[in-house]
Amino acid sequence: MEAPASTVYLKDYRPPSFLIPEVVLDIDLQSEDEALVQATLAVRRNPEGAASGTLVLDLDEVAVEAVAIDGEPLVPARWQADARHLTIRDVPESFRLATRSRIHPRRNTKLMGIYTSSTGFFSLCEAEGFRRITPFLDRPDVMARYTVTLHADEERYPVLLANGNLEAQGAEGGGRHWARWVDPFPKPSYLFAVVAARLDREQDSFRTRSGRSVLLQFFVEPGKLDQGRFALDALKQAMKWDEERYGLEVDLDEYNVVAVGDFNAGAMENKGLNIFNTKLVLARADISTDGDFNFIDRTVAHEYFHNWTGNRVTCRDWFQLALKEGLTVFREQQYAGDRYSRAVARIQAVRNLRTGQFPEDAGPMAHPVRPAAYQQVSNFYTATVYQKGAELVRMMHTLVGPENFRKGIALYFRLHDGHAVTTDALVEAIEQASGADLGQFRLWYEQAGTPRLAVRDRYDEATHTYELTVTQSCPPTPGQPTKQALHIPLAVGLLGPNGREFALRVEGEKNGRGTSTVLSLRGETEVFRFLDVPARPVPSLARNFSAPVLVDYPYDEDALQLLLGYDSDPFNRWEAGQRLAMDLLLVGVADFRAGRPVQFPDYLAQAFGRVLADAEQDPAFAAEALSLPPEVVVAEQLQEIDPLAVHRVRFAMRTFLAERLHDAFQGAYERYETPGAYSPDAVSAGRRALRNLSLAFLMDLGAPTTRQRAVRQLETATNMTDALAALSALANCDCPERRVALDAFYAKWQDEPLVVDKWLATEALSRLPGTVERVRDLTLHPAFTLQNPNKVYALLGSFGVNQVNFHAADGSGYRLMTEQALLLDAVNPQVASRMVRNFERYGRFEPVRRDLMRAALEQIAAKPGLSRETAEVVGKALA
Ligand code: 0A1
Ligand code: ZN
Repeated sequence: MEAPASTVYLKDYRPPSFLIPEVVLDIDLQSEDEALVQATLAVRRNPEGAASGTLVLDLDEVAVEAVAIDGEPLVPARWQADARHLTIRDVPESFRLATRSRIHPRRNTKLMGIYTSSTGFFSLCEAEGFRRITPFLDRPDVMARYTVTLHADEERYPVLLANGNLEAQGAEGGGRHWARWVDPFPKPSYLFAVVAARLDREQDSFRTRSGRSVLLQFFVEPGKLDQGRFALDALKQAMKWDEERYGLEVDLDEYNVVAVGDFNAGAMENKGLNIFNTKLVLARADISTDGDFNFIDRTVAHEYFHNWTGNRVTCRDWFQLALKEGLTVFREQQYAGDRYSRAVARIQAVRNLRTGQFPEDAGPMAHPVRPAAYQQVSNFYTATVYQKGAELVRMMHTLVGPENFRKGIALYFRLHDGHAVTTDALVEAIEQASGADLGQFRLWYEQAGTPRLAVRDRYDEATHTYELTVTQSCPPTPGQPTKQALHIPLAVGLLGPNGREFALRVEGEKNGRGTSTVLSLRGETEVFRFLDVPARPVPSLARNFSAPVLVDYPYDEDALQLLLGYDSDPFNRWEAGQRLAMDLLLVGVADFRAGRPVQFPDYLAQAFGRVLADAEQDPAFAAEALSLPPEVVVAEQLQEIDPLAVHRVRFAMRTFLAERLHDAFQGAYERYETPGAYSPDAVSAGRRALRNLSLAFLMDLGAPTTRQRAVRQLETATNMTDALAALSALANCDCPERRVALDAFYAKWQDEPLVVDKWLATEALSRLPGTVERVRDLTLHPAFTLQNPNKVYALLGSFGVNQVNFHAADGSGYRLMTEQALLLDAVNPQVASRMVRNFERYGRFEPVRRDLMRAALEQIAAKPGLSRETAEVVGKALA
């Protein structure tokens, strides 16, 4: 049994007592089972830390064999290693500490530290994995220059990589070789990386705007070089973008990217040696969807952007994770907006926030963007830190404007380059550069929960004055029963009766502001008065989703149709469609639960019909506008979640629209066929999205001719986007074609692990009865293993978001997840705790499911030897 988890508090932060400016590592990969790690650390007391004569290094599953100071071996009485620490007594002010230890890469199923995958040895150190390689002060405010020598069998592991530049390499006895890498940049240990593997290499170069040439190398599994090109080109795009947008140049001579099939995260920004999950780097039209191409492009950019926002300026401690992640996700979103459709990129980001972050913020794991406490930092790589963290940066961008924001970022680097800092450093730099007062804004980093804005209005015919009264509130979250008012940017416009927008003049302000303005909400209730408004307007609120809040305003259907048709802000056009559908879905759910018939009005079909009729202007936007609010987003609105009711009603709305707009969907399906060769660009992808969305609507009607269309699309598709869309449609259709299609798909792609993942996910996401049994069978399928995170995410992760079958009323879905999560917990606790999070919101469900989910959590909690990672989640859920 692991020691009971203890809580780490932000308020307890103290600078380290010692610093380690230099690390020399010698890693001898003797076999898959064992590596010998010899570390020589330059250690000195930190004048800013508490004086101490005892050095306590972190360690985890490392067997320390010997310790020496300044070349003198220490007698065992001077040092002591337990499960978590190496403690050395009576150390001098400044010394060289040498340790010799052993690690066991193949046994490392947690995939943190150095572990094995099919092609060799790989590493992941964020957040606390370096201590699984060698004893160290494994915290991000300890920054060192690293020199790393790797030794391994030459034939089996021809590629030897570490951070920085290759300094020397050579052969040694017994068919082995070595390589020495020197990283000129001081870095925290979480950015350390090594690779020793058999990999193919694609090479290119990038010329920076100051004229330096940077060597770019991508390393992928043998035979997969053709799948690496897209990501390599994306890297060059991202490098160029960061120069143009932020004036930031790549600072390295060599930038290496390695793909590995076994990886806990999506990708990792290790200095000069990014390591990527194969899923987020390998791309080819026949095996990757448009979504994959887009995600790969953004992730390559994200990891590259970290080179400045994360690596050059890093986090003081893990409470500051959003310093690097919020800013980097925001930069990634800007990049995506520039490269794809800005509106569609924003819509997708907000949909992600609503499906992933809003529920988290309303549950037992709710935490501020800068948490104040954690047990396991790995549990805090969350939608809140990443997505809401990016929204906070975006709000500052909105409040100070793009020019000032850029100046703020420049100042941030001028002040903090090479340092480990807190989220305040970023806010302060933006504040200083812009002159804005972000004092109250800082609360966003400290307060959890999704704020709600209640907006009410009044129009005075006589004076032509329009008044908006905005009241903010924020529900209690764990440890935060009451909240203070936040500084919220609320972007608004006013539409006249014919859809034309009024010029805005806000009372108390000298100048007019065009047709869109950002109101600054600071008090609990604020009144904004607009002057010279010729007629009662329809307000367009929180344009471009100017703040991560819920906006409550009593729109009627005429107002929503006006916004959907005419709002100059495309995000709010989309939002109006979502509201229109949401209001009707909520009425439908109430009717369904009361046993009344579920019906939808004509105006819904007319509104969606107009979107479809206008689709040619921007098919990608139309596809987003025609997508109904996801089931989890609807569920979030309910007092008590009944996932089956939500599913049934949403499905009824889909079939209603499919019937009423049958010919239009059919027309779209035919019109938007991919012409010619496949290209993942935004326009082509948008056309495919609309076509496949049309297919999905039509398939819900279940006509045999449509089924045949889907089968034909699956069989003749020249790209994975179209193939997978057809397969998913068939997987949700109770028809004879279904099983044939799924089996044939697996047979065709069984040797492509990333496509097998898509197949597993498609099976697990099916809404049909029998899915629980099918998923259970698939856990025993040769293609599935709990050892590989991608397989777990594909099968169990997808099943966990299946609103019908995971939440089966007989509890069978919960039982399956519980069994698998417990097995997984002994293999890979980080991934297991993510699966267990599927249960955390049990308190929001109707009584039957609530009790079943709670029982599942109790069963998991009672398991002897439960990992700290999972224990934190169940502990908080049951608290
Ligand atoms: N820092 C990486 C992703 C990452 C997340 C969690 C990890 O382990 C708990 C490791 C890496 C990124 O943001 O790209
Ligand atoms: Zn990141």
